[in-house]
Amino acid sequence: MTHNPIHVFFHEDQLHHKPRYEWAFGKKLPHPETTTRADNILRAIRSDVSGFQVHAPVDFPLGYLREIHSSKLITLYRTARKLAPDVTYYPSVFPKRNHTFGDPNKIEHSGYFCFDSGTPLNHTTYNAAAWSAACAEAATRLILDGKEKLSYALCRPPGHHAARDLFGGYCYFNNAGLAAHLLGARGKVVILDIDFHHGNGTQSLYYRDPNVLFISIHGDPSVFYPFYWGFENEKGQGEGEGFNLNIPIPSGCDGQEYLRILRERVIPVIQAFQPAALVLSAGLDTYREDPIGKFCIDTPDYHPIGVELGRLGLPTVAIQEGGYCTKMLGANVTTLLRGLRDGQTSVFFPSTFPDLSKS
Ligand code: Q9C
Ligand code: ZN
Repeated sequence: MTHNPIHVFFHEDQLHHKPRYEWAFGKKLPHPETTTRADNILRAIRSDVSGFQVHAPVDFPLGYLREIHSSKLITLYRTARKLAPDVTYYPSVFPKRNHTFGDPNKIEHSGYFCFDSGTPLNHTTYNAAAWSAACAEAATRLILDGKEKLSYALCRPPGHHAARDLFGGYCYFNNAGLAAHLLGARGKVVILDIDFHHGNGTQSLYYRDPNVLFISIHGDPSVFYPFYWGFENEKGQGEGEGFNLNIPIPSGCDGQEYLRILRERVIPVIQAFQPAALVLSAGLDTYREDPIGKFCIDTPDYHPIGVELGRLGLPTVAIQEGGYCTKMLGANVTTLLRGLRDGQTSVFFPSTFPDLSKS
C-alpha cells in the first residue's frame, strides 16, 4: 500500500541549544538531551523520501506561546539571551517558603521559574526553544487546515515538563500544550503522553480543563523523575475533575504489556471522551536500551503501538519529547509514525472536523 508522505517540521536553529551536563542524583552527568538525537531522527526520516517530507517552520508562534506561558517565563528566557556565549547558567537558588516574587529580568532569579537542575539556560536557549515550539505550531496548522490527518514535529528541546510559569526536565516551552491549545478551536482534544516520564507540565496546563483530556503512561513517580507528580490520584480539578488520567506502570514493561495497557485502559477512555483530535507526546525513552527510561519496549513494538493509536481515526499531531538512545531513536520514531499512518489508513476517516457551528 502506498501512502502520502508524513510531513515533518524542524528548524536548524534548534541545534544551537547544547546543554553539556546536568546535575541529577547528586552527580554531574553528561546531558542526555543532545543535538545528536535530532541528527539521528533526521537521518532516519531522510532515508525514506517517499515516506516523509521535511519542512522548516517560517516564524515563531510567540503570540500563542503567550497564551500558554506566563510573560515572566518568556522574559526570563529573553534575559538569558544576554548571557555571554560561553556561559551556561544553571539555576542555583530555589526560593521555597517565603518567596513572593521572581524578577525575570535577573538571571539570578531563574531558580524562581525552574524546578530542577538539569535544564540550564544560555544565550541560544530562547531561540532554539521557540523554533521547537514553532515546529509544533506548523505541524498542528496542517491538521487544523484539514490538509493532513497526521503530522510530526521534531521538537527539541522537548516540552512536556514545562508548565505555564515553570521550566525543567530539559523542557522550556510546552510544545504539546501549544498543539492542544490550537486544536481546541476544533473541539475537544486528547493529549496522550507516552514518554517514559510523567508529563507534569502538560498535566498542569490542562488540570482544570474539561475540554482537554490528558492521559500519561509512565514510570512510577515514587521511583522515577519527576518524582512529585504523576500519581494515579491526580485526576484533575474543578470542572477538569475526571479529565486527567495517570497510569504509572512498573519498570521492565515490554511491548506486549504496553499494548495491553493501551487496549484496556487507554483506548476505551479516549473513545468515551469523543475528542476531535489527538496530540501524541511521543517520547521514545520507553525503548529497552534507553539510558534513562526503564521500560523494555523494542523497536518493532512501536509499530503496533502506533497502529493501535492510528485506529482511533483521529487527526493526529505527534510531538517529539524524550528518547535518549540516540543510536536507535530515528528507527524508533519512524516505526511509531509508520504505525500511526498504517492504523489511520485501516479505518474509516471522516473527511473533515465536525462542524461546530451546527451543534
Ligand atoms: N540522568 C524528558 O524526557 N533527569 N525529560 C533524570 C537522568 C531528568 C527527562 C536523570 C529527566 C528529564 C523530556
Ligand atoms: Zn522522558
